[in-house]
Amino acid sequence: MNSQRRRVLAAGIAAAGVACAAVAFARTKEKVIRITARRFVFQPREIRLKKGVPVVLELVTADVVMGFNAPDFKVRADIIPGQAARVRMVPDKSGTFVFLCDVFCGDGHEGMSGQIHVVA
Ligand SMILES: [Cu+2]
Repeated sequence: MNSQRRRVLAAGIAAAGVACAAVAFARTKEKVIRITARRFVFQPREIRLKKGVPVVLELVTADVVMGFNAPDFKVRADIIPGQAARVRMVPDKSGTFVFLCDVFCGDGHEGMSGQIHVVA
């Protein structure tokens, strides 16, 4: 391998390294909020977000299959025991919005909800 080719190869490897670091940074930059569902509450019950700032919701269940639904932001996921469901959302409006469980999980399911407070 001649020295010029070696230099090009080294530059390529360096560039790939920078790209990987940028991706890792972009991933870790987004705040992850873990929400645990259990019959018949979400914990935390209230989350605070900033308008326009992406966030990842990590949803887990402590007992049965649940659903997470934030209709104002068109965000929903099934929450399966033993798995973490991840949904990304970017709140596009400020105010107080409801999220709820949309998978019947027993007597008490109807009252299973929480609030998302989005500030500008
Ligand atoms: Cu439910």
